Amino acid sequence: MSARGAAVPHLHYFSAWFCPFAHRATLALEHHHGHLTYDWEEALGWEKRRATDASVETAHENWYHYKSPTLLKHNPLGMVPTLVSPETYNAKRGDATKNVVTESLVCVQFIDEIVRGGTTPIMSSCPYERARARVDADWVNKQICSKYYHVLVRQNPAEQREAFEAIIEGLERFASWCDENKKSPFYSGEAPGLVDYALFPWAWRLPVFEHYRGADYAIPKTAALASYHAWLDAMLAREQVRKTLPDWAAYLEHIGRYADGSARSKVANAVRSGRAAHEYDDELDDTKK
Ligand SMILES: N[C@@H](CCC(=O)N[C@@H](CS)C(=O)NCC(=O)O)C(=O)O
Repeated sequence: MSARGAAVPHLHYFSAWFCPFAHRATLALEHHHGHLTYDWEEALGWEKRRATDASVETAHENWYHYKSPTLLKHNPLGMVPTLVSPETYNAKRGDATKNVVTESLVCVQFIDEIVRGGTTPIMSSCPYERARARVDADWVNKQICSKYYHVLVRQNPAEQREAFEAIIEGLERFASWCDENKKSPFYSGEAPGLVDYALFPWAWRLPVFEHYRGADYAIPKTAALASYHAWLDAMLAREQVRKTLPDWAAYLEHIGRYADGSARSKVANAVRSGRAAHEYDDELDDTKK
């Protein structure tokens, strides 16, 4: 209940503790902590299955996603994050896919829209700034987040290096945006917004490169990245952000399935077949078979 006694919005949240896309939605939910409530349902896991293709040789069988049947009922594509209205989630009959929100960047904006004041909004009140943030969040997603999977899933060292260098260039561009903001270390305004939350789950995960690809894959402390490192420190200084972080050792183990090419997910399948992570195809890259 809010200060005035009116019920705050409630959501059913299908998530996965390891998923950086879902992490974006969690950051938005925690940004508005106290002004909405949610039930987290862990909806993806990993199970070993006999290989259905011979394109990648690994020491063990390949890993496939186990998906909760309730997630599939509400989102037949079986992706997290998925947000469901309480009415739809609790209904005994009717259309289970009605009032269901998918796609991480859409989820962040949706969460911001349903909160009725009380905290700093994630999206600016200026339509021009909102438009710019959407374009820049999409750019971050394609030029930085997607390349993360190339460094891990592609097994050719030259391709890994090329993707890593593209990430560094992307981070430098992001740093220059933060430089332009005189109010805080964040992308815009005084608090994190869409672009910060688009990038943060991957920014926090980038040190896995050093573990799986070596010391040459550390994010350098160059002058061009000074504002990026200051941004990351400022994000991590926020309790609302820190409480969303997965256990590092467990995450390292999880992402090892990408680093040795044995993970089978839509994103991993797209990257193995030479496409970008954001170019995954819901049919072609599905792992049901
Ligand atoms: N474009 C989606 C991507 C989400 C995504 O790839 N989530 C992964 C988990 S990290 C998933 O649900 N995978 C299920 C699958 O690959 O079948 C978004 O931004 O929300």
